[in-house]
Amino acid sequence: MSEPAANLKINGDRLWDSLMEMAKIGPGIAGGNNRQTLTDADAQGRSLFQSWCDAEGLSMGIDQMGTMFAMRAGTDSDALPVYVGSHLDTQPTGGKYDGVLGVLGGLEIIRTLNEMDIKTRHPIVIVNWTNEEGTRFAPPMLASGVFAGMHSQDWAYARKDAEGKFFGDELKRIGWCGDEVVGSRKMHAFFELHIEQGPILEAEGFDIGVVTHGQGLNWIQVTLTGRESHTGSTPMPMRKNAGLGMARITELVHKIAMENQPQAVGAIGQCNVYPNSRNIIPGKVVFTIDFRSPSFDTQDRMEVALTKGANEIASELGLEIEMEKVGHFDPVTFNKDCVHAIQKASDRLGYSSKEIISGAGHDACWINRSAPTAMIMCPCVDGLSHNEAEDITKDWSTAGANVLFHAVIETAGIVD
Ligand code: HGY
Ligand code: MN
Ligand code: MN
Repeated sequence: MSEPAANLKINGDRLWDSLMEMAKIGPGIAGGNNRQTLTDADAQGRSLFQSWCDAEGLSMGIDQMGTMFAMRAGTDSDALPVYVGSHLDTQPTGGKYDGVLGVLGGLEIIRTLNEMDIKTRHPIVIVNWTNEEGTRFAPPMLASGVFAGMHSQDWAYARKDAEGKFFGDELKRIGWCGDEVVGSRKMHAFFELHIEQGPILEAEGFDIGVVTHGQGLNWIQVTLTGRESHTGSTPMPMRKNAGLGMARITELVHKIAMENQPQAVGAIGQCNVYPNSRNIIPGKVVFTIDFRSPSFDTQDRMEVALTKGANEIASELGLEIEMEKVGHFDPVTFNKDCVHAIQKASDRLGYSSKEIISGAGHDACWINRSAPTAMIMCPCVDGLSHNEAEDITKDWSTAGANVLFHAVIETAGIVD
């Protein structure tokens, strides 16, 4: 299969302009985005993406989880498509590039192919996966998880947000529930471009991250139940303080992660205290622990230590404890041929690159179970992400999209 010429490049300015255009939808309060899944802002972002796909003559398919598939035909209609994409939904205080770079990077590939009238043997499909972030509706990568057969669609539809709204109802409400059966599509390969969301590439001066593996994740939701009582008149020995239990388990989570360095991270990002009154001892707290590691053994070891330690804390403080796993995926090893295509593309284009393990989870982590998959990363400023100050440079986005371009069209086969 002929290799793309090194001077074959995408239009970095056009990609940047589209990133800035999409960033206007669901603006945050500090320069980033709040375009959470299945909100009206998400619907607006989808419509803008749809209009751009229409302008390129792509045929759009939408499945029953709302995932969008925009296809550019290949010369061989029997050849399985090469898929490329990520997600347009954001965190509540998210950045402009997390996920969006991967979807619009895919669009830029199509715009460049159309502009240059280059044909590929395999069709190329851009994907916008629904609910990658998993903030409003846990777990993360929900639609790609259903696509890969990890969750049932009914289970996904029954996920509830903090206001008690159901995923399925919200998907129908915004009008983006398609009729395609989820997972019915077969892929020749899947490539995802994403910002690193960590400090390594920028700190070490690399343009490109060639992602060989992804960390595994465990989200454990803990409910501690004590007894609401007066913060002033209740003697200390009589208290059943659920808030104190959460504080000690927070410390335990950090201790377990530090005891498993360098292959572990752990934190609590979401917590709700009830009744959350200044002068009532918390009778109940609900919080989610996020443990991650590239090693199966470390993941298991951390979970065992957490279960033991959390139960000891609850017993000592006279609290009831419930622990429920609300998110999980195993550590991932990406497809060697796809990783090699990315490495070759980066070398051909003259970029500096480093093999890297993804710290964050991505739709590619699930799709890797059903099709040859790999990821490309670009640096981000100070490694910051899941923060409205998330930032990248135009050069980084252009380099990442160029590598994506070469990996995708070499895999799809350029037709001379
Ligand atoms: O949580 C994650 O790793 C992803 O950003 N949703
Ligand atoms: Mn992401
Ligand atoms: Mn994210």
